[in-house]
Amino acid sequence: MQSRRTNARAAKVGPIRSKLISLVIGATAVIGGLLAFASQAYAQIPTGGVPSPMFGVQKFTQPMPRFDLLPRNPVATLNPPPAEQSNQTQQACDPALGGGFGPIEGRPPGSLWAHQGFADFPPQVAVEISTEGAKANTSYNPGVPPQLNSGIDPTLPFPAKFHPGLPVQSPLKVWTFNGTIPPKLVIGRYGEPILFREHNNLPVDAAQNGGFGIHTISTHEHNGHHGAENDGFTGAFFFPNQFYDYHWPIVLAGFRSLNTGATDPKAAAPDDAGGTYRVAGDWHETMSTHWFHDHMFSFTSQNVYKGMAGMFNIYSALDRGNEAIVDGVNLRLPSGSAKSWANLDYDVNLMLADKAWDAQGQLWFNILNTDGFLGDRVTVNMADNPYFEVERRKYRFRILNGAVSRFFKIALSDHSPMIQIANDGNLLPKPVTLTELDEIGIAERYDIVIDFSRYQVNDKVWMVNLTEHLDGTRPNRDVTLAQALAGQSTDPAVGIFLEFRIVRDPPTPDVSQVPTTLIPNPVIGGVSRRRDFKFNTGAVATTTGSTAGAGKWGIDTDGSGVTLDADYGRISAAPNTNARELWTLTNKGGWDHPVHIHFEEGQIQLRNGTSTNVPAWEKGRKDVYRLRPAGSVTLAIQFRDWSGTFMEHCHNTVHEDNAMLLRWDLDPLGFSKLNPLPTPIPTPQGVTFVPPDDILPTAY
Ligand SMILES: [Cu+2]
Repeated sequence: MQSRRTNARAAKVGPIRSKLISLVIGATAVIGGLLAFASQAYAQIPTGGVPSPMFGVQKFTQPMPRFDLLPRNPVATLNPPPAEQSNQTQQACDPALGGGFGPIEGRPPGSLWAHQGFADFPPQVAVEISTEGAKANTSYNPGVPPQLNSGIDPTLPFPAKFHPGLPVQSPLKVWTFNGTIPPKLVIGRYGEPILFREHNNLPVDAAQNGGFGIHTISTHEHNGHHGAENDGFTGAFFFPNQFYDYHWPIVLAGFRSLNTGATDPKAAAPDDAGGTYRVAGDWHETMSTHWFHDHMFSFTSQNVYKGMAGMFNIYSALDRGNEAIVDGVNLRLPSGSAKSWANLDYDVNLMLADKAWDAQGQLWFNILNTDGFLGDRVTVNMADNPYFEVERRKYRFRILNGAVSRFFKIALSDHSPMIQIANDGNLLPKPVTLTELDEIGIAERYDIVIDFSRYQVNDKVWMVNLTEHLDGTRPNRDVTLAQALAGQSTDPAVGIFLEFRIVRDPPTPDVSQVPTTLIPNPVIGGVSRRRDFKFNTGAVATTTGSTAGAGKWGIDTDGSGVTLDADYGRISAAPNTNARELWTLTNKGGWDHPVHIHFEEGQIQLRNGTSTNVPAWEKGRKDVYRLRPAGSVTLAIQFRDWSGTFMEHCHNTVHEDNAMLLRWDLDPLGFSKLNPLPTPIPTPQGVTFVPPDDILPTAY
């Protein structure tokens, strides 16, 4: 209980950065003592707290809701209309935000943060959302009829609860896209640019945060291939009563140099009538399963934990979401066939996240812990330990680890096989059949196919988590399936967490396939340069100011010998446009770090120094790289098509927020070490720019 009081006290501090949180920690020996003890002896989960009260609720007593489809509106519905440059129309600022006047759009002004390629890729679909406090969902659209959504009636208001038997969440505790659950799903396809307009309708008073989270936000479309102005840069955040227009052109990487005439039938997207249309670029770069989430500097863990996470399914001629169309290109993965594309009948998004709640049943987070936060309740699509009804046929599951610090290792309770078809956003070169998936790190996505035709109607089978944590630094061990089923772990998140109920035969035969070849890797030749990034504790802050963070975690770039705290005003790397490079990410300690490199997909060449250590399911394209304790990953990556200010960071978001993050730039023509991209400094009254406060000597 001590920690909860401390949380309340910290909440009064308001918009504090992690350096201030560090000061609070220093004054709170009780918390530090508890955590130190816990990490030695047993799993204290939730981290620094007490077990979540369950109010009599049992596991597998509520249906798992499908994601909530966001409407795809005509662009003309946006008022004001979107523009290439940030809309700097002035409005009065709330006194709590300093008063005066400021721009209605929080995107940094001017040409440097204008939408790249806006004229070439004009938005064709508008997705407009409001980020706000929890409320009942009166417009839930699962995209499938109730019999494919475990019987959930979408016409009934969907309350902001983790279970019907648990309390309604306070609008200060849970902040989500549109303020509602289930989490949101965006549907998109290649060649059809989306304008994603996000309104910030969070409280103007920063102290009104329920004890954690901050009301300034920046939304990262993880791992969109588009300009940095749309990437949710951690220092391009915006304030309550502002909006931010993100332009997602949805293009194949390499479109400026490969297949520029759009003649390749595999570089294509589904039309609405069963056919396809062709697009420029390399079809080997086709992506499928993305997610989007808050990326606020020093507060990503808290804001994502509060609920700012959604998913984005991208459709293509190869992965079109229709299992019945035979055209020699369509891979016919499990999905459905009623619509030309994007059938969700048998294509199911699963967002895993561990949570905790306080004595009142309200979402609880420990802002004082800097090793990583663990909850004791596993939620799927923000529902506590639900069940999901399935037919006797193949299903695709797009599994996202949306946790703060927890890794999961998934098996089925009968140890029957699953077929992994994608890793992160990308279909693998070849499917991999496994009875236990690898540990899925935070922000990784594993797409798998499960064939339920091997079961009988009325059978049940469970998804099981085998990865045990003692604390948030790393997994402690993977238990055996038998141990997990027997409850032989001190980690309450180990064991069964999702129940599949086989309820009927499919109404029509399952014609879906899992081809032996999915998407071969694109060719990355001619590497021009190597860079080294070492992830470690004992980081130091060499800069000060509003762009600098502080914390124990940091990154040593290119053998400088100094592990640096995050500063989004520092340029740590600046590859040349069209360069191909080898990046080695090394874990200097006994922790684990799932490291995310924004914007470009990489291909793992070496794990711990050798190619034979790279497992089959990591042989595709990746955007998150689990380093494992004392481990390393060397990846090949090429930089194309768009420019601006991007990031690389640990996606254990507590590590990220405690300074394990760096900025790298991909400079547009005319920018260089002598003329680098400036750093945006957001305020409610407008964004100003300052020169980078540091440029590493090896950056350019
Ligand atoms: Cu980490």
